Amino acid sequence: MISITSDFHLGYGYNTERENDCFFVLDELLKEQSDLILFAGDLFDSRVPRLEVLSEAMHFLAKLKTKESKIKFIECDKKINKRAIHGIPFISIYGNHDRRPNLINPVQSLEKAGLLINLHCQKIVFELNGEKIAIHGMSHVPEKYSKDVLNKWNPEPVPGAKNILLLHQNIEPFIYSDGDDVNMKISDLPLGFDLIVNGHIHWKNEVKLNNGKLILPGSTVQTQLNKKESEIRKGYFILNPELKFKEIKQRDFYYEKANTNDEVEEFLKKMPEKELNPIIKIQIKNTSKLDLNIIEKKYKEKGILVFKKEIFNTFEKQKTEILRKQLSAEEYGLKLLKEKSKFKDPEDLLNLIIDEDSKGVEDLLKKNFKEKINDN
Ligand SMILES: [Mn+2]
Repeated sequence: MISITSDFHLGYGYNTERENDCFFVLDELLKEQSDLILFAGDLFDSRVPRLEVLSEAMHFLAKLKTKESKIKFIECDKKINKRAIHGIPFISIYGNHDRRPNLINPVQSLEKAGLLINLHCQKIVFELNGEKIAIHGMSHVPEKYSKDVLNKWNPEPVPGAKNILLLHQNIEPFIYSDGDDVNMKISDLPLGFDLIVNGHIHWKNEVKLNNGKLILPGSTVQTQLNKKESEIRKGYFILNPELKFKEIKQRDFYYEKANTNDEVEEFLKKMPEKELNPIIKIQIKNTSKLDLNIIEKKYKEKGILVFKKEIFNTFEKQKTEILRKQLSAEEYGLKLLKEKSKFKDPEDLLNLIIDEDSKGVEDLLKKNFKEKINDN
């Protein structure tokens, strides 16, 4: 049996009431009788996860090594650490949240330790119950390159095998959030795969293709807190040999519109008591006279209250501008650095800032400052 999952976002909600939510899926997967686990990217919520989070991931992956599996390794395009195929192999690609261009990312470091195998324009072939299973994977690339990288790689299905392709991109009509960059359409997907598994999109979906199926397992923890996430339950797929979606332990998530105290109270009073506090998101109008502090205090027993005001402040305006230009936050940061700092290597500076390497930032600033003085 093969478990197919994605977007754990380990570390999401660290230091909040929800900090353990992202780990629920790990417990469930350890109880499952999987022979193989396929993972479609975004193992971590941040590219440099905290050690508290990294150690949970390592604990989970190490546990998989102690389990029984009927899977047999046949071959891989690249040299692999044999430790990674002990027990239940965990085959992954990295996602946009894990990716660190030109630097080792957390998924790659786990691969170095032999805890998983990460594919990037590569395939690995196994045998399970007398059937060949070929897993092809392309880790996340910036959306503007997605189609070119996929076409250049040109993955070819292995004859006579069950072929599964792992991706982590926007694929029209599946786009992570409105205004995101997108360069690939369903019709651009290569042919001949039994299953194409795409991570990145946080709500579960399935689409029939000509001969196979496109599946989106979705994230295993609510991170976007939009209407869609409130309507679709979290879980993962199992292939045994037919495809089934299995729900995991999760908080209930309600999304409502309300504008008066009465409306909010009416809604919250109906809320059933749950062992796990539900997430309750209430969208209110800009003009609403609701006192959010009072409501939060009065109803804090009901769940985790999140309010969304339909308001346009400077931050929202900037955000809309970024989306309109289809820049990622990083690309926008880089653009600002280029425009405002006249810095020689803004990319290096941005990477150091993202990695919270203050010594590196200091050294680079000093170096640039010196060069500027010498130029004058
Ligand atoms: Mn994700």
